[in-house]
Amino acid sequence: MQYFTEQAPSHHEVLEKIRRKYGERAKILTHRTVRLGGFMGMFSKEGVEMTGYIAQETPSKQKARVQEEKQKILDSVKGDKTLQKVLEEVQSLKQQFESYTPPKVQEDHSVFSEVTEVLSQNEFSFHFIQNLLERLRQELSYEQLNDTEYVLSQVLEWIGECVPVKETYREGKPRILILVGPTGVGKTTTIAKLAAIHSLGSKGERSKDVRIITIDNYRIGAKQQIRTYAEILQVPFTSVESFQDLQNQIALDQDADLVLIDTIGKSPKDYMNLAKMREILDGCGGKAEIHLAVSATTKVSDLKEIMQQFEPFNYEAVVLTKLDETMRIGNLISVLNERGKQLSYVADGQRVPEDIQRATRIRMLKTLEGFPIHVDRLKQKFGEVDHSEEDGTDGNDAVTPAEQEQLYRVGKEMTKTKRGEK
Ligand SMILES: Nc1nc2c(ncn2[C@@H]2O[C@H](COP(=O)(O)OP(=O)(O)O)[C@@H](O)[C@H]2O)c(=O)[nH]1
Ligand SMILES: [Mg+2]
Repeated sequence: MQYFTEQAPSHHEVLEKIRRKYGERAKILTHRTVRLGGFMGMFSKEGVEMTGYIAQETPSKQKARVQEEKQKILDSVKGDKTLQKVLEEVQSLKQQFESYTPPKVQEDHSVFSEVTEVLSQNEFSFHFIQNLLERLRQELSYEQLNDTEYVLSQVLEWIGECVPVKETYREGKPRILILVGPTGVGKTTTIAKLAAIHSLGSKGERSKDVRIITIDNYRIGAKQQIRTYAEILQVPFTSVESFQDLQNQIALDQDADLVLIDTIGKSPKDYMNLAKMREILDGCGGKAEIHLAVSATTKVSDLKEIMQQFEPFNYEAVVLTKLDETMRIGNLISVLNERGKQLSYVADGQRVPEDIQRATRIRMLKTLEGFPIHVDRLKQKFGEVDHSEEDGTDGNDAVTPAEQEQLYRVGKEMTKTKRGEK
């Protein structure tokens, strides 16, 4: 309990002082007459001293006081529209909270956070993760949810269903494949790999009559790289600079099986040059397949921008390069899925021609982390062959060790040149 002692010249003044300092709860215990002020016992005046204590509030009084304060605040709020609105919102939140019923037991299952974590690690988009979780809720029983391994392999299959893979290609001869895309993603290397695989006729396929054309509308020395590859592979090579050139060349290549067209792009922001390149490419007529090459290491925001900027080319498929340089491809799958673009080829290394395969769902799923991968089950589910167990030259002795050595050397030279250009 708190006690006090107060003095003042008169009885009335001490009481006033106590009330002012301690409020209505101050209780007086004693009062006496005292001498106030003065100097060494002289000139002092008569006064009054009171002692007392501060009484504690009873709970009911305390409540009444709080109520009173609250009312005061409410009264002051009434005139204020903004505060009134805030108050209404708080009221409605309170009501919502009170009427909230806990979710069904299934939605509380700990496996949902485990799945979310694995998907987030692989950098799937928020939207993509939500769709998969919703599917888990809808399609799996409580007992099935208890088996984490089963849940993860199920989720993996559903991701596989979302990987858009190009399965059908146009018929007709020659097949014309144009590769567009930003600088440095690996277009030239990919063209060289495709030229090698098809001209050498690996995997039991007959060797094809392949031609390489490069669109060199920027007149930078880069065409030397593809020329060197073409020479080693003994594939006819031409460089064209205009719509007319290309149209003439395509007419000359009518008897080929496959015409591969490499393009030299500056940055994707270089609109003028992209527009010019599009004009030249029209020289192929409507028969060409246009594929956009993107690197698996591209940031998602950049990937969306690149896909958007190359949209005028009306590309029908995406070639994914540098898959060997990243393990986190969730976002890439999310973006391809959202945009409805199909994957045609996957490149996963610098070696020409080994490091390229037809895109498969299995190849993409095998890159994900944290999932149990049962290749046989996936093969059965998607009816696919796992090309990643093989490589471009599998069982192929058309490439002599000397040629192989030369191909590697060109690749290495290209890497050095690119580094030098930066
Ligand atoms: N790690 C890796 N490097 C690649 C791949 N494809 C190409 N490269 C390298 O990327 C660099 C640029 O390749 P290039 O074909 O010249 O790109 P372009 O500018 O698009 O024609 C070279 O050093 C290539 O060796 C790939 O799949 N994986
Ligand atoms: Mg190039």
